Amino acid sequence: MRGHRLRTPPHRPPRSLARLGVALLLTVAAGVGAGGAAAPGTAAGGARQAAAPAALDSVIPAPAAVAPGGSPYEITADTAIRVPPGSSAAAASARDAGEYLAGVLRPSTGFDLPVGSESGEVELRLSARLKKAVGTEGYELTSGADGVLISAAAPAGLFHGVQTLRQLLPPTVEADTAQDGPWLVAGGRITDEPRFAYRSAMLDVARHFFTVEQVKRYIDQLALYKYNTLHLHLTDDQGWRLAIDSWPNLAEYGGSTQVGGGPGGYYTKDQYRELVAYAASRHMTVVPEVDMPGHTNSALASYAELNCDGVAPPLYTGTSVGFSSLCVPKEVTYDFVDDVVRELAELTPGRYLHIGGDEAHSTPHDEYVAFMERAQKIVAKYGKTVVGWHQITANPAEGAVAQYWGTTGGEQEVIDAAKAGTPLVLSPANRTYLDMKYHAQTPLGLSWAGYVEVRQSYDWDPGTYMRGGVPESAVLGVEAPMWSETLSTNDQIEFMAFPRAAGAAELGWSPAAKLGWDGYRDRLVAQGPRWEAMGIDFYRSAQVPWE
Ligand code: IFG
Repeated sequence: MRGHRLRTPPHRPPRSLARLGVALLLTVAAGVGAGGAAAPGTAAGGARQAAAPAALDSVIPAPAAVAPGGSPYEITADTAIRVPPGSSAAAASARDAGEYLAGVLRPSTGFDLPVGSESGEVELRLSARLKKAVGTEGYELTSGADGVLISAAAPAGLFHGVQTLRQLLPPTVEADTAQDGPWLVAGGRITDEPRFAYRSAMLDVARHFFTVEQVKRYIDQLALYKYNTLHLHLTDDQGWRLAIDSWPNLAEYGGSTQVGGGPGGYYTKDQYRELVAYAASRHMTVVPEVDMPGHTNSALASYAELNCDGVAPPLYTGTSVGFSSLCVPKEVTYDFVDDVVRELAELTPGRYLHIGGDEAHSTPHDEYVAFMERAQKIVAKYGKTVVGWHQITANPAEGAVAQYWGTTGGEQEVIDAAKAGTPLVLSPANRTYLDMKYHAQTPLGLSWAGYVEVRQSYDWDPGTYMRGGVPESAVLGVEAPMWSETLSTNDQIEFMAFPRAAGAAELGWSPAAKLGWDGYRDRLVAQGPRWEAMGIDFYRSAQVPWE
């Protein structure tokens, strides 16, 4: 966690004056209309009305347990943030979480909010006793007239508690300019922990390349919803996005274009390390994916010897799939896989390394099985656990994780593997694929898995989704993939990701008993002004009664 940037306000596109004008009008209208009397600081002036603080159970993901009660706490100019003392890595990471919180609050409140270990009304406290109660990602938040205490067994839990605190404050807390208060946190106690361990969002940086800054912006947005995993789809037919020293042409040539023929790009190892570190500073682990044996045109174009016929195909800038395959019979293929996996493993502090395995339509099935067996052994050799798209269940290695991307939950091979011990990450395409159009008129995205409106994306339960008697214990978690055939800017990512990424986060975090469309839809309403304050251009679904 050390050395990561203080939370910089999410990069916001310059607000058009028109939008700013509308925002001001709405503020004044809301100010005057809200409770009859004028809200503080509005044009109509009037006494300082303490707006009612957000209810403790208005948060997304829904917390596991909420006990409202007592007086709210008001963050004021006199408030300080207290963090643990000590030189341990955990204490340092906890202090980073305190600085992160200050980074969110200072611009919008205009308060100094000093961070220190001597005293403070808003306290982040490490407490080993909580490990039994809420694990290492959970936390306890208590709020009352004298302050707010976030306790957790580990820094990740404190960081998740900070995300909850953010959402308990008015949406304007997300602004990067000073806003009117009051900054009230409802009184009571939240005891919270995640249902699933693997709560992931994927970004496809291969079809269209996204810079380090663009990925950081998405990481910051995902952090608000307690995601703990970022799956980067680094390679595909259209581009190879990570420098591999032993095969330099992969990035230099294979990364030189993208869908539509643009300049593409790639991460140097240092840039990739920067992304991994930034994700870690938001308590997200990067799971890198090198897709194989299909989706490999960028590698085949870069090295003729990787092709069975010894001829390198041209770079590809279209959006077809299934036409490419590594040459399974050639030994050089396994030198390639070994070199790539070794260099990637060295860059991967996390446990998992994703080797794809999807849509190998140009690889004979027996060769696919043989290839994936050898590739999985190579990943294990470098100390990593395999993740693969669910086609890997044809022959999953011991401990390999299968990522389900079907649409029915009924594929027998997957069901059998899950019941035989292969953990599943669920990303059903007609629920979690964030590149699916919301409806026929959605200008971006694809529709091969159908149209996925906000309710369609939210209204399922990962614990009971798979058929054939697959138990909840076989489900490692949930992932929301963002494929980028049609997307190349943060604005486009945000339009497709929000609101649906918030729902996927809830399905990964909240207890089954807390799920339900009606309650979720009402909680979603309050996210709208928050996303506006964050400069997120979200989809205003007609299914949600936005303010
Ligand atoms: N399927 C392909 C992706 C991407 C996607 C777009 C998987 C596992 C369709 N494979 O999803 O490469 O093209 O929605």
